[in-house]
Amino acid sequence: ELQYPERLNCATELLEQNAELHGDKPAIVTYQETWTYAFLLEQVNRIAHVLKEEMGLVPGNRVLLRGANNPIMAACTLAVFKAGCIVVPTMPLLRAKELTTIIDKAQVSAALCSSALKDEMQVAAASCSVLKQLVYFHSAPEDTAGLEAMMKSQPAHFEAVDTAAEDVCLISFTSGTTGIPKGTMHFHRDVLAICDCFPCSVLHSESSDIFIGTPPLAFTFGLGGLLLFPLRVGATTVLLEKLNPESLLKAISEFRASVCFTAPTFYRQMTSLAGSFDLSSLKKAVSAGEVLPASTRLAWQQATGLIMIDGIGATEMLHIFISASGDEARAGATGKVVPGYQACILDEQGKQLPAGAIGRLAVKGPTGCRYLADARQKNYIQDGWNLTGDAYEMDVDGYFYYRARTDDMIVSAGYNIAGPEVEEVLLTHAAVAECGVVGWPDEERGQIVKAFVVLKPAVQASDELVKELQCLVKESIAPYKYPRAVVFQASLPRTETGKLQRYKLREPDSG
Ligand code: 3SK
Repeated sequence: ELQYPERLNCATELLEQNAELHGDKPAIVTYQETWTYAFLLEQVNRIAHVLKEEMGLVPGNRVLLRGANNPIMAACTLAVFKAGCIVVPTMPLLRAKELTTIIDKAQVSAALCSSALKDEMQVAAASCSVLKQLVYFHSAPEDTAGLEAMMKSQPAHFEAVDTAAEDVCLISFTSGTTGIPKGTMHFHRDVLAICDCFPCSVLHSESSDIFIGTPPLAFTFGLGGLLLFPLRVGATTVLLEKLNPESLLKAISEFRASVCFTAPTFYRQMTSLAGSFDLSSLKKAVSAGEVLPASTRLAWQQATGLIMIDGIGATEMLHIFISASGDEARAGATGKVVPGYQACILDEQGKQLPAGAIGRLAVKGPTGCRYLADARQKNYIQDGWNLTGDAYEMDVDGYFYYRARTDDMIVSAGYNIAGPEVEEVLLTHAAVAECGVVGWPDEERGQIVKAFVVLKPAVQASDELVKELQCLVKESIAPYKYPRAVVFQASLPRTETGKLQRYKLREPDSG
């Protein structure tokens, strides 16, 4: 079991020793800048002083952060921790209306925001009386009220606020697949616990690693994978903005990255381009945030020779709790429970099910769900287990196999059909780029299986193609699972973190 002292500030743990032992080592790199550990610590300290002295914040104040993945965003995150305040990260693409909901719900009193995202921030700030302080970074050099200008006059040393290990340091919002945001609260010790579980026992990260990837620091998948995990082992992280599959491959090759964090859709798109890049530095490819189709895992392995590290995490749990790497990985399985956590399969009554039965995934460990003032807390935690909302099956060896979101099960004429299983088959068709499968109301069968399909460029939709896709499903899995309705669309609704929003596909006017 992980043991931490009662008083603990996670920023101190992640920074001070690294700066002392190897201050000259690059902590964060971009195409334009290299921040060594010593420089990072200094910037964090200056920002912490700005928070305290210039903005008048006190421990426990909530600070909204808003910006792309870059060194100053990373430093702001660590500075808020160090000043004993609470980070409230927000996705860069959020609109004023969504920001307003978060500011009001989390009682945010200050914000550090990129000047590139000023417009929506200003609109939100104007309608939120709780938000008293708004400071921009990356603003014009002559802006004396900008964060960088304020930092200049602050000392390079800051004594971290003496926080308790169980003080909240992060409120991360999740809209999940339902659309109504929930704030998940995490402690200083949770930040260290996620670094001491998955990265130690599955990823085996080392100080020589160079991390890279796409998830925003505002998403706990990115915060862990691209900032906390590298710092915990004194490694280097590459923080880049506006990546696409091709530019990520190029960056892996140019920065000689060894660990990549991204979502299955990205890996899928990278496979066909991988041959044109030198990926010899890459040792570990972590996939999470969405179900990893077997075809994507295979295509990636064929293209790169690397066995993907699949994982499931949740914003409520902070990071990944089921995963497997190398020889431990099994086709079709997400993996085994990450050491430090426990997992099992429960039935509707909360009784543990034996191996081979499909039921609700339940997990407990050093991190867990603490919603901020939300009645949905009682649905997520039952008898001490966190219920993630995923339907899984566990085999006799303790491997967990994803079956569906519990609300993604389609019941058609008495048959239980997992939408993702049908999606997996459709994705094997050469014409299909993306797809989402949901249950659609039907008088005769209760529900029918309906597929929303995005075709690859230059492929034409046609009735023949619909028949081909239906036949493919009938030939590949139980015939009753075939999509009785197939709709072609230009794109699918996804959250900013890439999760397919099946609930939007279920809306009557979706197609
Ligand atoms: O969605 C996931 O699987 C995930 C993974 C890691 C951290 C956070 C999340 C939500």
